[in-house]
Amino acid sequence: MFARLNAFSVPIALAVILAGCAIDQTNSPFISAEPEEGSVLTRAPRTLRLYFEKLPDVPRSTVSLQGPTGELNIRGMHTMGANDLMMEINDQVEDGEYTVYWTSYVGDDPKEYQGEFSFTVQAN
Ligand SMILES: [Cu+2]
Repeated sequence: MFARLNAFSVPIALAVILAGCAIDQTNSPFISAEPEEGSVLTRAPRTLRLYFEKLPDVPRSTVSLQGPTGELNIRGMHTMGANDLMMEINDQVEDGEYTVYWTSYVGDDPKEYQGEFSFTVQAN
C-alpha cells in the first residue's frame, strides 16, 4: 500500500519540479510584441516591435525572423524609448508562419534573456 503511494508520488514530484521550471521562465522581462504572439495577420507586417519590462540594451540585443522561406533580413534596430526594441523587416513577407527569436539585456539586469514567439501572415 505504502509502496504504491510512493510510485504515484514520483510523477507528482516530477510534475512539481517541471512546474517550477515553467514558473522560472516567467521571470523573462519580455512582455509583448507587435505582431502579437499567436496572431494571424491579414496584412504583411513591415516592422517588429518587442516590449520589455525595462529598457533593452539595443547594441547587445539580437532579433531574427524566420519565415517559410528562411531567415528574413531585418535592419535598423532601435528603441522608441518605450522599453521596446523596434526594427524594420527588409524582405518581402509572404504568407506563412513566422517565428521571432530574440536575445536581450534589459535594464541593469546583468542576465541575458532569450525567447521566441510566432505569428502567421495570411495576406493573400
Ligand atoms: Cu521605431
